[in-house]
Amino acid sequence: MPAGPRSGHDAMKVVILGGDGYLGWPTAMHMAAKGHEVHVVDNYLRRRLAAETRSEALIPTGDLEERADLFHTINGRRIAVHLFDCTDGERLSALIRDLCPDALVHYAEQPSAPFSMRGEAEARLTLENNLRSTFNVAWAVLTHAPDCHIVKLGTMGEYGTPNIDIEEGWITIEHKGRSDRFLYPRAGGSLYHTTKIMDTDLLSFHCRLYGLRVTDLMQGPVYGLSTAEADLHPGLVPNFHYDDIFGTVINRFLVQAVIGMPLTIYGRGGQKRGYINIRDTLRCVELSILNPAAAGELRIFNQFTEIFSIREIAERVQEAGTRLGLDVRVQHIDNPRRELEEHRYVAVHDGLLGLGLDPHRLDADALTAMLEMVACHKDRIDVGRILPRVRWNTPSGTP
Ligand code: USQ
Repeated sequence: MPAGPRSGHDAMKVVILGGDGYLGWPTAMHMAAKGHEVHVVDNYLRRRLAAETRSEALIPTGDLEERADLFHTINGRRIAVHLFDCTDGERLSALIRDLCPDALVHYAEQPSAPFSMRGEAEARLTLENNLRSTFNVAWAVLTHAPDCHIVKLGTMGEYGTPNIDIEEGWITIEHKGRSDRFLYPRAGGSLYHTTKIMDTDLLSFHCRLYGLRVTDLMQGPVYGLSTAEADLHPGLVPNFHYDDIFGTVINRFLVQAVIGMPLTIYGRGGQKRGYINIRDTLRCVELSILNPAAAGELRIFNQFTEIFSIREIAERVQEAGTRLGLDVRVQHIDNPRRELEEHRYVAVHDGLLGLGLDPHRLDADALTAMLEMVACHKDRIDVGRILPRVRWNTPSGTP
């Protein structure tokens, strides 16, 4: 049975796993600002991995307790902080038992494709961390809060780049005169993406067998560092990465444009992906929470708003940079990844629009505003962490 749509005014209890992350912290502030009771969980894994790989964020941020205190001072709302590792099933179960939340947002994963391809230790960490945390989420909720709606961050990269249209999670296949509905075929391009496929399968199993209610958000690369709450104080900014390991392509191109480094198009640049502004990510998660999946349902939304090739993104950043008087050049460099550089990419993304998402566009104004924000932190940019340091072509991940 569906829990039924909630009005934006119904306060809910929401637990956010991975609350210190690029998306976790802004989501926590967004939901708290809307009047929901928000609890964040994190063990600072991403901060540790970023420090170990010299990939720290552009703008230093306080730890979760400092940021929650600052947010409380400015906004008046509290975000409760719980510091532990979600691969610890007992700790997670105890929290879910104590809180019995209405919704749980699961971001507690190693999110970097390049990190997962760096070598065996990094691949193992990614696999164990991501699958254990997802398994623990399923069981903590089943055992202690079976009606809780799990909103899980998946990735568009689960689908790979197939030569047919990408559906929204599910596909009906006709075979020898019969038909049935299946999860859309998946083909991860990195070990990280493969763990997300396995997550989806784990959740699908627990929905079918035990009636879990799950929304799996297949998100494309996210860009931006401005949200309604982050803009209130410099100390509330999201963790903005521009390095080759934790930085996503648009954020990287913005930094490159600001320091006069040619934009690093990997290979031919015909790689297409579905992109989304961080503000839209927050709205998508909120819309999912307000409109829960039914018991037993694995509901999948493709969470992106616009499709671009890398060449198109580079052209747009170049155009916006020129407006600001920057000399933005573009460079095609040897592709460190194994991926198609020219391919079809047609993907349905109707679900979240149907729930009321009103997308931000990646136009010259948006890019110019982001370039201006990055330029404020130009002095902190470390050029040495921008060029690719991980290669996909050998298991050791090194050139
Ligand atoms: N790329 C460049 N130049 C760069 C960096 C990247 O051409 O300097 C290209 C890559 O080769 C790739 C595309 O840009 O074709 C996207 O790369 P990315 O680093 O922005 O994103 P990716 O590694 O795929 O992963 C990111 C997030 C991940 C999320 C995924 C969504 O880190 O957590 O799941 O985007 S998706 O790409 O749709 O799988």
